[in-house]
Amino acid sequence: MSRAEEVVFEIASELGFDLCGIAPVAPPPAAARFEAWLDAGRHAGMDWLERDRERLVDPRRVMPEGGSIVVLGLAHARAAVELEGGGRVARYAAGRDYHNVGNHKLRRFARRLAAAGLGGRNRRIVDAGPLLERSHAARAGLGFESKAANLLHPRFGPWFFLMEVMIPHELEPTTEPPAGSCGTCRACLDACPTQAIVEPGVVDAGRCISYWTIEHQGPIAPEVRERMGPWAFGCDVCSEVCPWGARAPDLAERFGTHAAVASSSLVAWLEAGDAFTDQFAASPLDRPGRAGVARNAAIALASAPSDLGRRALLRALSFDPSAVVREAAGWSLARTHAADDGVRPALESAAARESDPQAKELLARWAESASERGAQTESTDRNTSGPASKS
Ligand code: B12
Ligand code: SF4
Ligand code: SF4
Repeated sequence: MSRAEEVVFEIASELGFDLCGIAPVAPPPAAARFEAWLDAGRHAGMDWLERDRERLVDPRRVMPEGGSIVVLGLAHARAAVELEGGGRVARYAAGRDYHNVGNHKLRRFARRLAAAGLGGRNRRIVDAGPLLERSHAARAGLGFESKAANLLHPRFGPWFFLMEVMIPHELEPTTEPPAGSCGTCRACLDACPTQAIVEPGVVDAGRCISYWTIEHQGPIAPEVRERMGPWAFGCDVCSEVCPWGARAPDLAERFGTHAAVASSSLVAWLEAGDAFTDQFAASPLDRPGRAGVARNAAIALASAPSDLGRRALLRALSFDPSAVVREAAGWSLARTHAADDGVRPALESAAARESDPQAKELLARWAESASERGAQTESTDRNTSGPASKS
């Protein structure tokens, strides 16, 4: 290792990064796997991945002058995050937005590199950028590939972010990955609520709760929402069951807990309205927008039923400006409060007056399913309450 690489690692450590490695500006080892994934339509509605295909499979299109990709890892393990009254949030999204934190750190990193003689045109990437981050990170030895597709590190498990600075200097690549592998484990494949890990290492985004609750804008597919459980933003199931993450150090302080998580609830998410932009500023939770967050909250309320939630869902069903939210509220009510007087007529009239054709069709389905569920509950009540009340 020459002095230039040593300088890179020293600066990374001084700036508080947990992991650092160097990869060449060259196609990532997983380029063919990525193309096969795209060709199979596993990216669902993330059209930007298809549009960026050429740059993703060959970073020389981004840095024609060549050079190196300095890959950095920032750990973020913390205890499970739950909103007051129920509703789970992916741990990565509970605090300050890592994109902002990462961009700020990368700017400082690039300035320090320049001061050390490694300047010139650079390109900084945090998640949203034309780089297949996990594959370059794997090549640079930051961790090992896994059946859940996450890059794993023996100390941090899957709980670390990736980010990169591409610099026009050819440094010696780091290659040795830390020792570890999935071995015979398949806990993530078995635990995934939607069977989204369709084969080891391959996630079908069209089945993944993380995709539907973060990236997708319209209604969540009924077969996915039925299995979402309490997840209101992202999903950590495949990370939580991974034995490699079990002993990761708790770093909750590093990103803090955003007010939209610390002092909020599913009902507050559903009813944020015009306050959304202020309440969710500087949090990754704002990605799906006001309607996406309200939609997620409405669906998650089905796994944390309460009278407060029921009233909020009835208000959303009638008054939310987004058809996607009105429809999600209808689904949630039909699923959990079908036996309540008032819910079925509210669903029927919501379906009758709905102007959005897709929401109208779905609401009619939920009104019908509420009638069936309500009738079932009533007959169960009759069958169980009669003899029991006599004895
Ligand atoms: C699109 C995307 C998604 C999509 C698709 C995910 C997927 N698995 O493809 C959705 C929205 C579903 C998603 C979800 C999540 N994501 Co995401 N996502 C991305 C993004 C933008 C691109 C990923 C991509 O190109 N996927 C296509 C596939 C083919 O590429 P890949 O997964 O990177 O490929 C690796 C694996 O598939 C594996 N692999 C492929 N075939 C095989 C075969 C075998 C046998 C094995 C062992 C491995 C293996 O090796 C490849 C290279 O290392 C990256 C950022 C970036 N610019 O790269 C973040 C990124 C991958 N996401 C990240 C995170 C944190 C998540 C979530 C944990 C968030 C959450 N809690 O809800 C989940 C995890 C879901 C999962 N199990 O992958 C982190 C991962 C950090 C890490 N330590 O791995 C990244 C790197 C963002 C970041 N900068 O930190 N994500
Ligand atoms: S994030 Fe959740 S839904 Fe997606 S692959 Fe992992 S366990 Fe499955
Ligand atoms: S849960 Fe098991 S199979 Fe899945 S990524 Fe972790 S070690 Fe690999």
